[in-house]
Amino acid sequence: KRDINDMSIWDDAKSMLAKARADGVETAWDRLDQQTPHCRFCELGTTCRNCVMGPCRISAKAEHGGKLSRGVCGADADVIVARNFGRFIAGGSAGHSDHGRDVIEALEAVVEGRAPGYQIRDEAKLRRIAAELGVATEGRDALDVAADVVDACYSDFGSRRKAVNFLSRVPAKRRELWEKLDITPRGVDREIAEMMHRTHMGCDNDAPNTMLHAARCALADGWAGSMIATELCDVLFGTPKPKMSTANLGVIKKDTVNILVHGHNPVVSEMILDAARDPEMIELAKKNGATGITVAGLCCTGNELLMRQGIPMAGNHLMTELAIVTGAVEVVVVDYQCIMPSLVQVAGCYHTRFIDTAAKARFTGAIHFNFHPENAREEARKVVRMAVDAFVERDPKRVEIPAEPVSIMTGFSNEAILEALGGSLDPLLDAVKAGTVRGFVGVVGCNNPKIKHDSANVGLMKALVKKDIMVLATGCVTTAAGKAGLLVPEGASMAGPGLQSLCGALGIPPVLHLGSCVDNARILQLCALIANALGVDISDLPVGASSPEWYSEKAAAIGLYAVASGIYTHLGLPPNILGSEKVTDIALNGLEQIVGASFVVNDDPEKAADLLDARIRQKRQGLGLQP
Ligand code: SF4
Ligand code: WCC
Ligand code: FE2
Repeated sequence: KRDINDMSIWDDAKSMLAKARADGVETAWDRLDQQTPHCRFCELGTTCRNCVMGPCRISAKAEHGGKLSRGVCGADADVIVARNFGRFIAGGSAGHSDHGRDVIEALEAVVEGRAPGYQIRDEAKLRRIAAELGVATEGRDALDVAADVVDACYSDFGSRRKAVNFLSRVPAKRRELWEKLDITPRGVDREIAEMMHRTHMGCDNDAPNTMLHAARCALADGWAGSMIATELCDVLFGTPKPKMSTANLGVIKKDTVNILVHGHNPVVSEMILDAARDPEMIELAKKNGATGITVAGLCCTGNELLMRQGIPMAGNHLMTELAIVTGAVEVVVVDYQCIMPSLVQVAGCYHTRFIDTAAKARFTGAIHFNFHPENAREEARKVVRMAVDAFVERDPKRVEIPAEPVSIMTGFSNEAILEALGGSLDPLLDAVKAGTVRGFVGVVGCNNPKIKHDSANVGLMKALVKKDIMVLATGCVTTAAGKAGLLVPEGASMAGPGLQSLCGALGIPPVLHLGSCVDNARILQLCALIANALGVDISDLPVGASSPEWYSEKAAAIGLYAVASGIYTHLGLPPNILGSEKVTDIALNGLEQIVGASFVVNDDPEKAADLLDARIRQKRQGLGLQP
């Protein structure tokens, strides 16, 4: 068995990995060992299962007699790798965007008066978005405005538009470039469906052409699907404002009923939180011997509740199994995405109820509640009730809570950032021009058991802030930043002198939490705002992106929309494309010529920080600034 010290950098994780072994619980690391070595063809991206003349695999290597250079249909490695990558991106874009669609449906249900638990909590933002979408607001009732906003957002999913609505936010130079390349995102579902079509046998058999459509598909995610999810959730649940909270497994309390929300869409978790705050439920919890009810987050729905409601964060992706191993979790309630099906088995080792809520994400062995906007409030009460009832079954002898929670600061929506700056970007732009802050890097994404848990996430963030590069964090990186002490103003002591002074002046941490994975749309928008303020393209800015420990299709889609938007993007490990030199070269070099940014892959966080730093230097010089 692996040495636990090599599996995670965190004490809370290591304690629970030891307990998991003692309790006979299998984890992702155990299964990774069983799966290693992985299929080499699949790793290189050179397997194709797109038709039943195959499956085919490509290898021109001597060990296969140099004979496997084409599939039955004649597709070579370049075509197969590009097709696989295209479908990978389509999967990720579909995830974020279908989440966005569910949020539109929730707002529509509010408009139609059939969503009793929901309301428009940020009417000012609704009106701002409406104005951007060309919806009339003057003298109109909020619900009328919302009805038209719902229509405009739905239209971004179809085939009737030449460009998605929020293209209006993109700097003019970038829009022209996309137009020239014919990769302007038209409709979310259209780009995804077209990717499926192109990758059917006998269609798009030119790797660079397939890669371009992958970029278009990802752009539809970033500038429509994800952006709609973010913006409409702010309308429904409030635009995040800076606030304090806590993180790590210590947020799970020995003496309270503990409910973990996991997944992505706050349309479910917000209702759970509401029900858990109901005095009647808290009374019931007390009757059962608890002191109250704790709702804590995992993965992105945790980020959503953290940003808006300040609820604590129990852990990121690789902590999801380990959180249950504390033995102190009554209920894990999930919606969709990034939820390991193994959680059903882990929960089964304890008194934990595993509850799924989405018709499109059922887990064999789970307790199912069919949430929709009409019944969410009632169903959430049942879920909380179930947690309260389960508390009496908790076995105190099997409970171990391995840490004291650490403080974190959250809530940095673009609106909040602007407000902190006194209403204008100018102070920030001045700081960049003066070199106090040399640039920005969005560090985002997941955990992957192939990499020591959070070592690269934390290593990269620490190295960047030391170079006076401010970090914008989203997704599972957030919890890593929090546990490392980078999400509090005091964390500025880890930063270089410039960033330290700016953080001190504004009372902010060196790493700002901007939200969940769909909230990477906030980072896109911020880049666009800065580029527009300077009258340049996004690719001219001293910015970068990184996903040091990514694992998911969604993370790849985020990476690709960042690159296609002009943002140089580091990945800690490569996608399964290395079986095609052509595709690999496009990703690492060719895209730079085409869209003004490319990917870079490096598994050493210090070296990655140097690469991002070099990029920022180059872009600062391009703007006539001191490097
Ligand atoms: Fe093989 Fe071509 Fe069919 Fe793919 S599409 S499985 S390469 S025959
Ligand atoms: Ni977003 Fe990555 Fe977490 Fe899932 S929740 S694991 S895509 S960062
Ligand atoms: Fe395989």
